Amino acid sequence: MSSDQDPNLLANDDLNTVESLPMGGEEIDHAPVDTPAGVRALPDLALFGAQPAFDEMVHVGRPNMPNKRDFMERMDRMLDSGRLTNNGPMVGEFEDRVARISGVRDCVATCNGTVALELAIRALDMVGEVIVPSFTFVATVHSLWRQGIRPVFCDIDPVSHVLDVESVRSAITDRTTGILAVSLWGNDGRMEDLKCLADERGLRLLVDSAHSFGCGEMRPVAQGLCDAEVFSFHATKCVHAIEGGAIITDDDRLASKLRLMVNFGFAGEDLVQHTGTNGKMTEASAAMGLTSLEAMEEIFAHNRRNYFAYGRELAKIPGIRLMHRDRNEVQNFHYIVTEVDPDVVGIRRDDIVSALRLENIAARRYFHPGCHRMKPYSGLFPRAGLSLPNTERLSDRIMVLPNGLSMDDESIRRVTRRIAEIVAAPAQVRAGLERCTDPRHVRFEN
Ligand code: T4K
Repeated sequence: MSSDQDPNLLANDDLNTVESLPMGGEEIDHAPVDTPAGVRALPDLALFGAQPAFDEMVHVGRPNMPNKRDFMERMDRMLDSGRLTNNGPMVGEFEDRVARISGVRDCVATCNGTVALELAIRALDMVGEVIVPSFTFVATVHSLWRQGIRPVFCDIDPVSHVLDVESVRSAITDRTTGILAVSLWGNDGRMEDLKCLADERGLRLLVDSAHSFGCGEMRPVAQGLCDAEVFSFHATKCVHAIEGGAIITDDDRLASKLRLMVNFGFAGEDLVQHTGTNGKMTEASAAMGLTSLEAMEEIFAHNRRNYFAYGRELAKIPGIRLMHRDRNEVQNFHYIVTEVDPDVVGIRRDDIVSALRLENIAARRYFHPGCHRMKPYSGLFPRAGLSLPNTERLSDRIMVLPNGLSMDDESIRRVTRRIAEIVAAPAQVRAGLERCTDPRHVRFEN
């Protein structure tokens, strides 16, 4: 069945033709490995005693290290100036650059993405019920619940993995005050339709763009398609500030309010105007953020090359599909998102992830099992899953692979070769995992 017929299969067919330079790697034979005597040989995997693919664990979120000299120069300047935090000059410079890159007027930097979400939700006066995908990092949903707002989980589109507009439409009640969309993996989806729906029903529209810094020609805020967006600059993100976040908006009044709220609500010495918090970014984080921004183009280009390298190798493995990216797409290519079809590969995603861990490859089950199946939401909304078929299906199938500056063609070949070994001998791998006593073996319990 082609990806045209089944939207649940992610189309990567064109990766065979796009930039399809031969990699010089060996072809993978998917037939079970038989010795001349007819005795099946064990796959070449650490599970069966082979040398692990890597000496040290490779990660999805290994931080992209900045130019050390430039970072240290900034740290020197910070120490010499005596200004460590509270809206210092480097934070101001960081905000200006993020706003310019995103094509918007205002950016308010924060200590992390989660606090940025909490601030934006409060500043937009969201209360009661807010519509949100379950298929996201749990911080998205916590940021509502921690403020006494009921998250109403909606399903996602099976191809882009972002909110399904029809699912949102059917979930709106007279208690709904907003939509918290998530630009997952840098995908914005049908933002125009979501914006129309929000306007029609008088709802606020906030986008959790934690994954999406640098994605798209213009961010949704710049296109007038939402009230605000939130970025994460956590160490595991492609551009990072060790810990950091930001809210971008073209609404000057909202930006002014956020500027007060990020600093306890102070409008002047001893004058408080809003319920605020301490959400400020430090100068040390901004020093890292600025240095990381200077490497942004190099990081994106590297990730892009890696994405196509993964595409060429994964195209040889039936049943493992790489999320499609158009070659002209403006993307940070940070997350290498694959979908495992257990009916084709004969083994569950979780077993593949377990076997890879023994190879020192930390593939991730992002975002398993979906927030609606996590505490406290699973107890509060036990029937939520009934309306989330795509979420539940994808959360059992998605496997995210390591990327970033620490990965290259050769390491990608090592990762994909081990995946190919696993799916070439599913029964042996399953049996091997059952018997495995290696202390590094991860048995997933959910
Ligand atoms: N909304 C969405 C959609 C998000 O994805 C996130 C965060 C947020 C909101 C909230 O933004 P922040 O408040 O975090 O700014 C990681 C990150 O902690 C989190 O920022 C990110 N999303 C999420 C997708 O991934 P974990 O728990 O999966 O990461 P962790 O600690 O296992 O790190 C991954 C691996 O990277 C580690 O096992 C080892 C390696 N690593 C990590 C760090 C931090 C290093 O080698 N060095 C390091 O310093 O959550």
